Amino acid sequence: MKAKKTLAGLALVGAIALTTAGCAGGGSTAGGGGDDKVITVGFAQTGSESGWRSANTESMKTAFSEANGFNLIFNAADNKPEAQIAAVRSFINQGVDAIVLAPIVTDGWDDVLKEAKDANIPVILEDRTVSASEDLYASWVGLDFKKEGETAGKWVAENFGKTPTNLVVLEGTTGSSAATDRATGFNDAIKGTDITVLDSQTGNFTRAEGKTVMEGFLQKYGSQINLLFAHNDDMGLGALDAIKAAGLKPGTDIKIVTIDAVKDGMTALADGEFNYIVECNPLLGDKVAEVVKKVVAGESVDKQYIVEDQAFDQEQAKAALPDRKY
Ligand code: GZL
Repeated sequence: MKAKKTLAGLALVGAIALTTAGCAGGGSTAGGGGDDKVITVGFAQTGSESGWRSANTESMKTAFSEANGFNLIFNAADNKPEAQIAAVRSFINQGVDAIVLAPIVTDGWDDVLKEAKDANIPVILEDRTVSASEDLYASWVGLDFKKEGETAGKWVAENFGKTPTNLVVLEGTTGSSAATDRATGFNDAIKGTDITVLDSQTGNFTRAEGKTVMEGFLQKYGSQINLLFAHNDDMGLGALDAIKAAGLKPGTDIKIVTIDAVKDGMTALADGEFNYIVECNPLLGDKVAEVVKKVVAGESVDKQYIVEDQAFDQEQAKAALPDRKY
């Protein structure tokens, strides 16, 4: 934990190397200076809204273990942006060596990230990103959400774009970079096709809200709906219940395309209830821990690390399921 740091960070083009003189005396034995010191990390997680989030949290807790040289202080903000900002502020007040943040939403981070910078505490983003200036965080370990949306949209355009097709969309959390960028990529990919978007609403990445919103779509549009694009598996899984309750066959009467590729989603795909899934890899812990160690040790890191994704149809899901890690 920090008692006091004596050197400001030095910003280098394309990367940030925080040069530290280690921690001034006082405080606990923990500190971010040398290799043998325990690194105290405050991790501000979004919450536990989906199967993806559970896998991501497990990956992070495994990577930031005591055996790996960390003292992890974990906070899950129940998908409430104001609670997550308060958690980051609390980490600053505790004088942690580094903060890892999985930001629920993109905006509203400038002030608290400035406070972290003024306290010489590096912030590393994981998963989603923020609109705040890049000099307010050391690095982002994430995914290419726009490409995920584009991959889903291309599959839809290729398979359904040449005949009149009515689509409904279950959007992720409003204002999150995952939802915003997936929508952008998907919409770009279906431009110029014969696909009509009947409706698009947020289900907040959760099964429960995905089911509720899909029930509303079915009441309003009924069998006009040919296709569902859900920004994550969990909302698609919630929609399955609504579709079956309406007497329709998911994967046949209503085709379903989702993003994540968690085990329950891949099982629905292999069983023919989903039609296509674009993966979004939640296993970011090892990379984030590697970046945190470098930043705390004053080594240069890249501004961003993007983890590659793949995509699956029903046959590919059957083949991949036995080996899936999450
Ligand atoms: C994507 C992540 C999203 C997942 C959802 O990286 O932020 O949040 O797609 C999760 O399942 O809730």
